[in-house]
Amino acid sequence: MRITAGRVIVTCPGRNFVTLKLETAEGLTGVGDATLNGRELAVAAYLEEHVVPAITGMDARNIEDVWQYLYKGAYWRRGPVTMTAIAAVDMALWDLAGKRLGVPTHELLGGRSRSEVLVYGHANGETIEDTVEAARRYQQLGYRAIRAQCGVPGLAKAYGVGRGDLFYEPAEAGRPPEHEWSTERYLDVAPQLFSRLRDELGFDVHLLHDAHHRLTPTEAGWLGRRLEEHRLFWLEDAVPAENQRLYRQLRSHTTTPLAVGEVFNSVYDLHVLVTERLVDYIRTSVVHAGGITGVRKIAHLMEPYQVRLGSHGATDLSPVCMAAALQVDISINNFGIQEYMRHTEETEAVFPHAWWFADGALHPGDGPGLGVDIDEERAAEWPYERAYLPVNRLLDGTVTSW
Ligand code: KDG
Ligand code: MG
Repeated sequence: MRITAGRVIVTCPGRNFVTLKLETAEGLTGVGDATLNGRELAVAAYLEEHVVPAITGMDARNIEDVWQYLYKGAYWRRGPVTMTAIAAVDMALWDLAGKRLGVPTHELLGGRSRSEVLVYGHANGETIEDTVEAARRYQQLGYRAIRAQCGVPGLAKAYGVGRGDLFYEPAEAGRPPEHEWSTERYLDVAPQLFSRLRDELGFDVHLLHDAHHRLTPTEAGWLGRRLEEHRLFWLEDAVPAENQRLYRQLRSHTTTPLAVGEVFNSVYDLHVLVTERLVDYIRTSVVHAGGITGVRKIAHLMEPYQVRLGSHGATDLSPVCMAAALQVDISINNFGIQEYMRHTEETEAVFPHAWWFADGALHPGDGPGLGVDIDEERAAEWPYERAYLPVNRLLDGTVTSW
């Protein structure tokens, strides 16, 4: 099954998505997500200029070999652009493998380890009361796990609070928008939010929270301790994790479960966190960490340490990524939870898929391969539009993590 061609399709049905479509001599096609929010064309060019010409003619059945060829063969290793490009190829090859044999990809990954994939949705609001209301709406939609974020009094914008309940995740045209941040103000409001949520919703729902890399280990330890009585499913990205050892201090101060890793792209970004068991969940996504092959390497390292996968699934990851993530989630032993932010109707129309939602869980479907495709005619109706993630500043103007 030789790879005969590879095309990169960039479309913007409300936000930008990059998709790789590989073709084989037998006339089969496989798709992979290659979207890196705010830096989309860097991956598109990496694929078109460097990857597709190198893999054309290779045997599409040798997925591990192609992965190693692109990873080791580039000489320049890791990094989000490289690993997203490798991920796109890897997803497309796993899609082709399933289609060639007429089975869903998870049957080739060891089959099902569970009957459904537990997901969490995003409840957000300007105020605590708005967020409680949004969380109730998610419960009515069937969600059993809800991430809660709310505005911070005195700050014009807060992470996680955006347009609409279901489709939030910014990327804006023009120059990067600028947000402002105050940890002191945030630390006033975050414990109050979870106290209200537990009063209103009780303990029969999982609650999650994302601090989006903004705290120091000392601040995060303080917050984690205050949240212990509210028994969160996890506190995510409490501190930036380029320096994995920061988590040692945080871990020694709180028993609130910790999650990290949506910006990681390889096993080397997390091996200290995992082998010292400094976190409970790793959030690496299929699209940014080298595809199904890359994430399985990570999940298998984590398994003996009882660290579980809590896969990133924001709306800037396309339905192709979700289809691939579900194949991993359903098959590995150490699955924790899958993030699920709903895409817009326009996006759903461009990417028809077999996966479906019911009672707070996703199901990958039984279609061959990943069970997802791109409708190229519809995609062509939505041309690329440059867009950026926000840049964040402290109240005195200092650049800080967004
Ligand atoms: O592109 C950046 C988003 O994917 C990120 O901000 C989403 O933090 C995020 C989350 O937990 O979904
Ligand atoms: Mg996050």
